[in-house]
Amino acid sequence: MIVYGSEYSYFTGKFEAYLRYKEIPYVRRPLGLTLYAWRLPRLLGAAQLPTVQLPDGRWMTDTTPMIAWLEDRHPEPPILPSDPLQRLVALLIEDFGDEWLWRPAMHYRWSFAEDRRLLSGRLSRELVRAPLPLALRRRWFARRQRRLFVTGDGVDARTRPHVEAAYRRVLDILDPVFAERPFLFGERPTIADIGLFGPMFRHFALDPTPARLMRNRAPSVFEWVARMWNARAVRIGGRPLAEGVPADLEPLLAEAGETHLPMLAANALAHASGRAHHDFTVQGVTYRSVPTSRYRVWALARLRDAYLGLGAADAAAAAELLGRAGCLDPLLSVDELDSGHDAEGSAPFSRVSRMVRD
Ligand SMILES: N[C@@H](CCC(=O)N[C@@H](CS)C(=O)NCC(=O)O)C(=O)O
Repeated sequence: MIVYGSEYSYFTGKFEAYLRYKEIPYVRRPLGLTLYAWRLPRLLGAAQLPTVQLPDGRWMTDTTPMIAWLEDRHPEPPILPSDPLQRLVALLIEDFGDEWLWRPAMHYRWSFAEDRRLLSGRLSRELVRAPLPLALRRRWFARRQRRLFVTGDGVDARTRPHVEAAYRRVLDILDPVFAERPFLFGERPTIADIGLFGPMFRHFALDPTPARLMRNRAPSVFEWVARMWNARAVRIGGRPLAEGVPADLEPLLAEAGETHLPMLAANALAHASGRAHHDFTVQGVTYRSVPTSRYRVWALARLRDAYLGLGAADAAAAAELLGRAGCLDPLLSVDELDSGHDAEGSAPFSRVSRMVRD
């Protein structure tokens, strides 16, 4: 398969971690201007990184359903825990990595001069291959990213301390976990590790400012990033997972219950009432006028369905754990979760639902 993406992209990194773990052969190519602005919008309605072309010519996108689709074809060893409660928590952590840590990752890359300079150069050299001076391309790229993903996503002088504290808190929660064991649930990676890897690898571990924080504050997380990149199922896929949900993951669930899930719930309410932008308040901080996302409604529905699909005994245990962590209310608070994304149920071959457009 050809993975059109970027060497510096969040979701390309997440997807590559999975392919490398399973040793599924692929080549990565830059998703350049022609694909971005011309071919993919015609094929899939919009473009995002990564977008994959399979050997049979089909195109697919969105890492979460792509990994689920590949997992059906490469089931051994499974990346999803067989214990239903662990599986639900792992999917929740995957989505926390996908959707909640996105904002701090973009903020650190595009709000700090050193990071912005480095990454606008790298990304415009890789992706914006136009016959224009590099200085012009990088200025255009940096401005676009800041406008769409920082100032346009509710990050301002008022919310900035909270965005940065969110990253530090996750480092502080994860550092003792990875000092204790190699992966979140035990001796081998699960979808939870793959999901957290998106922000942690290509952004937090490699962009200068958050990487410095990670090295100094959470060296065990830094070590896990390298371990995850080097993990191969043939070597470690048979190793055991912990029993149940380890107690040291509960603070991460509590963080998701205070931030990620209320954000998804506010987004779902805004979507149901047809608002293109909305405000949401988490941990006492209000983010204003963030774009409403169909994809995030779909993501919340998927988590809720995973919870509602549990058998009686697992459902009781999940209600207890998620209730204690403050996740249950925001998970169930919105009745109307008709996202319109992937209406035919054909993901990862469905059309793209982008949160923002140029
Ligand atoms: N839900 C998608 C998200 C993909 C995504 O948002 N990728 C980012 C780059 S890492 C992107 O394409 N952003 C749009 C842009 O920069 O124009 C997934 O799981 O792959």
